Amino acid sequence: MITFYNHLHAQHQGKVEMFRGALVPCYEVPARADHVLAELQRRKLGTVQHPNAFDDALLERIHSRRYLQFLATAWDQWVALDPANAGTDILPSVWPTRTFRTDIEPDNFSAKMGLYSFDAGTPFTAGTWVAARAGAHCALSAAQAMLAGDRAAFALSRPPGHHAGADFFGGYCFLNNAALAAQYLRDAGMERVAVLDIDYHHGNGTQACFYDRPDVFFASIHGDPRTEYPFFLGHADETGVGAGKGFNLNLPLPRGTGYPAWAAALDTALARIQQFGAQALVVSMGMDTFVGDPISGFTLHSDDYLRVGARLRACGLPTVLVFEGGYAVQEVGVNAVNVLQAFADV
Ligand code: SP5
Ligand code: ZN
Repeated sequence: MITFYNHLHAQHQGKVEMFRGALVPCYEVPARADHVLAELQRRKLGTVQHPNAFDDALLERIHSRRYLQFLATAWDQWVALDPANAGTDILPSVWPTRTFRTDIEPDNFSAKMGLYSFDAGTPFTAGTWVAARAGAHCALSAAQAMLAGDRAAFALSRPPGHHAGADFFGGYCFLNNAALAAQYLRDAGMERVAVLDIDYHHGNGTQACFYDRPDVFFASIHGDPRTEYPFFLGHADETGVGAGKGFNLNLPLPRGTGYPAWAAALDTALARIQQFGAQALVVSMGMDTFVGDPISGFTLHSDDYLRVGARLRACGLPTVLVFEGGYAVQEVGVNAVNVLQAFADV
């Protein structure tokens, strides 16, 4: 299996995130991707390439122009406020919740940060835009390789993407890599594309991108949002709207769920994807379902990921796999490559 590795990922290196009134060290660290790369190389699982170049206009297929322009200039705006800011990551602290307006972009920088985000756990750093943009190019490169005939391709990138929407960041995500890949496949002429999100956290950004569309089916297996991040989306009754009605499937599971119940949900999701008639599959491959994950609550074990890879393979679709979450840093390489190896082997 070919891997497109974001060689610029370490440019995004947040220091702290807000949690219960304190700034705590970031969970989403560069070592995560380093471990996956090292394990891929140790097992000699296909070639590893840098991403291809793409026109930035492709990002506008999913994201709004004013959001992209903000991301591209946010760091410069931050440092322009005070040169001393160069040593500090940016975190939002004020948001337009219900009854506020979001149609006017404020001039104030903190207000802009809040307009374009939904949590204070996602630091924006000097290299965030460069890293996120190259990451999007990894996902697009993987889609391109799949279109050119590869059965599967892997985008190994961070920051992750599935919490990012058309015009907001959060949950460690800035550009929605999986959504960009799915849209790229649509634009290349595939009529029905499915996105399967197996990250522990609901893929609220991806769901929002496609919620009113019948051409991209979104299925997600995740911790029940009543108790689990991102809390405000991901319930089972969210089935799509308008022309998209029936093309969104959420399978929330309680904290503590282990492999048997999780795999049953996976079978349900894959059956629906087949029923939909998907011509290609994009997997948001979060590895934070692992029992040892420090911020999540499912109990999958390393061997289970071999079974996950085999099941994904068995549905027979050309597949783009996109790395998302997974914060058990020491184990994330083995776990991710177990999925990939089983997919490649069977
Ligand atoms: C892509 C992805 O997996 N994003 C997840 C973002 C989760 N952010 C909230 C993390 C809350 C951390 N809670 C710490 C609990 C320590 N016991
Ligand atoms: Zn996650």
